[in-house]
Amino acid sequence: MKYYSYFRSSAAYRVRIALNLKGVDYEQVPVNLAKAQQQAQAYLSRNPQGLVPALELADGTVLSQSIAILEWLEDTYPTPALYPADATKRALMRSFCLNIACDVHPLNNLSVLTYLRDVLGADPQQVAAWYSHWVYRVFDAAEQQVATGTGKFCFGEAPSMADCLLIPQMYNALRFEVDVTAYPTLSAIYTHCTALPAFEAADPARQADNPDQAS
Ligand SMILES: N[C@@H](CCC(=O)N[C@@H](CS)C(=O)NCC(=O)O)C(=O)O
Repeated sequence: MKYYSYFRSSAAYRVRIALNLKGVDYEQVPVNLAKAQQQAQAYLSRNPQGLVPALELADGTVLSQSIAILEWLEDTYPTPALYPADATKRALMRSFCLNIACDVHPLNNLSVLTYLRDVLGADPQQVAAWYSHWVYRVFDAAEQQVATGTGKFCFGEAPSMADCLLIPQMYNALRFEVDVTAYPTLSAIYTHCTALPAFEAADPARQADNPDQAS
């Protein structure tokens, strides 16, 4: 399988974590967003939406949208399970995942920040205020959703899809210098998970297409 990814894309980071947790073999193909390679015909012919990530299966089928890819991985490689078997627990976990995937990520995406700055004329402080506003709104709820847990993983005693979603979102928040001190449980989960091998190997800093990795 070929995995089209960009080291800094948090949607791509989610799927890298799940691929690693499930021990799936894949070839990572970099799509450099800084050079607009997602808009090149070679990529658009695979994913007409022009977004990363995308997963090209052995038969040539290309899957896009990180949540759809994560669900395909769960269906195709059920062990270790990243969704709870119990329907109610699964719905609670999906709610957490969608909180991040639908209610903060699209609002703070690079294309949105660029539009704010370049088209609407927002200054850096305004862009930072926009960014943290949406993080706070979602993290306020997310912190409560995991507050009764152990502080190791979002739900239960093992990594789940929720951790695949949270870790990249927290990585982004820290990169944009959002103050996350109001979120002790989310922060503890971040610290715990990022020290685990599957998460470490998925870290943007460790990706071959990260310019800091270039020899
Ligand atoms: N909902 C999509 C979001 C994908 C997405 O927004 N990817 C960003 C990087 S995190 C991207 O490719 N941006 C390039 C662009 O906007 O041109 C998913 O979950 O896969």
